[in-house]
Amino acid sequence: MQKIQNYIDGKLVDPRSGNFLDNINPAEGKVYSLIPDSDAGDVADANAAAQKAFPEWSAMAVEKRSANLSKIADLIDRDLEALAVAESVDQGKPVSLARVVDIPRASANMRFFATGAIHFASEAHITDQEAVNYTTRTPVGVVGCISPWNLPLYLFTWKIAPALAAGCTVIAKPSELTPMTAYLFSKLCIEAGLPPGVLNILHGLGGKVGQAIIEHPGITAISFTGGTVTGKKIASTAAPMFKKLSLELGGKNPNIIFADCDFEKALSTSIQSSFANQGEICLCGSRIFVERSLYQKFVDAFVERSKNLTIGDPADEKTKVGALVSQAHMEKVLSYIDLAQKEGGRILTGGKQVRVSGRCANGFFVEPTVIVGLSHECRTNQEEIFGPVVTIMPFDTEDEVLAYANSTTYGLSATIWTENLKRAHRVSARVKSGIIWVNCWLFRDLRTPFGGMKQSGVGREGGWEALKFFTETRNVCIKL
Ligand code: TXE
Repeated sequence: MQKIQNYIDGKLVDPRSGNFLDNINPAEGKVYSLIPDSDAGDVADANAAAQKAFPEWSAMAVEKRSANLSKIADLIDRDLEALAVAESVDQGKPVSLARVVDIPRASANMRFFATGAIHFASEAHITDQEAVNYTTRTPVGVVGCISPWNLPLYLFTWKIAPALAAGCTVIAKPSELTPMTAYLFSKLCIEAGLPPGVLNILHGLGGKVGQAIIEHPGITAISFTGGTVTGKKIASTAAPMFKKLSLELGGKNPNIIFADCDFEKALSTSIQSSFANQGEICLCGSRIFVERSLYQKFVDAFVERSKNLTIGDPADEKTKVGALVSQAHMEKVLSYIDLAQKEGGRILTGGKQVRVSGRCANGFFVEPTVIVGLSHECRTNQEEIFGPVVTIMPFDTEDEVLAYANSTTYGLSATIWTENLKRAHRVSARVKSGIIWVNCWLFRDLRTPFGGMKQSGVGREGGWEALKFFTETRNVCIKL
């Protein structure tokens, strides 16, 4: 059985304890590889390597740092197919999705920040002709990057690329549920000649090796993406140590559809924003609000399209909905479907685990599920489900739908469908979300600030925001 290893000081190594955990293929429901059960001892080794590498990496000419990262991007492109297959096997997502979204985006992340760092500049201010102020931004030091299981290599590189480009050295931990592509990535770093210790990748449990990364006094900044409950735990450990923190947490995003929308575009994009990646994307629009005059037409068409999505073997090119990441997560999603019915919801399609035939007979598949008849206030409409489950609700006025949209503790993203430009501006300004899409969804420009309000997170990623996060700002004032 394949054994994944940690990547410390430029080498692939077993965890100090010698202990390994099972890694499960979620489409088959069986163990297919082993991952290191790392602990604080491994964090100490990674920290020693990262501290040793920091002076040279942070002082390296930015063009040279950039070339290192671009080389890794090229190797990701070269291995696109193998990485897409590995991601699909490890996570359960359709390979056809990993091939066009996850892996191309991973190399785009590396290249974007490799070139971005070259253009990163800082400000100068002349003060009343009497003084000149100039601001410098220097890498903060050794940083910790902790990423989740829904978009494994995509979100892993979204964090480490700006950290490395800014001149930090990194200790990164992918999710224990989806370690494989980060392991393959560490091999690419070795092949690319990344200097030892610049990036260290530790595998294992969040509460053990993840927590040890957060607690380590040598690690000065933490960038985390994951659930809001875990985010709170991380903040409660890191804040009293005055570590810099970037938290990208959960969402319960509204998808607001006005009667004057382009119906076909709103419909087909809403199918994607509901069920892409089995609904396991923090940006999925899990609460759909439709203006009453369009409501029934939209519901009927949406249910029809949902029924036609092919669920099954992620390796099959025709599959649109693959397996959920784990049995525990599948059970969580099914428990919310149960709750929705107890809260008075009616299931128009889906609602059950799917038994796929053949090699995927024991996989964690759930039907795309559409629920109506719920109030915006019930738990089903307030808590993050993170699966292929959406609710649809009617509304009459803008004020009413804004009250519904803003009623949760989350504020990550929102989608608005209207052909009325004034309305688009008006509603965008009043939705309490950090990311708003009008007449589109997940249309990304990596230069834009990415992150949420309220309990969806703290800080922003993307573009200059990310490079600023991984640097410390210093202002120098010189009297003329
Ligand atoms: O993720 P966790 P879980 C949401 C989604 C999901 C819920 C819980 O609703 O059902 O979160 O998912 C590491 N110190 N999202 O529990 O725990 C962990 O090892 C340091 C939304 O599977 O948040 C993994 O690497 N690290 C989300 C990472 O945190 C710790 C994507 C994320 O795991 C740790 C995923 C600790 N104490 C789930 N505990 C999004 N925003 O996209 C865990 N980890």
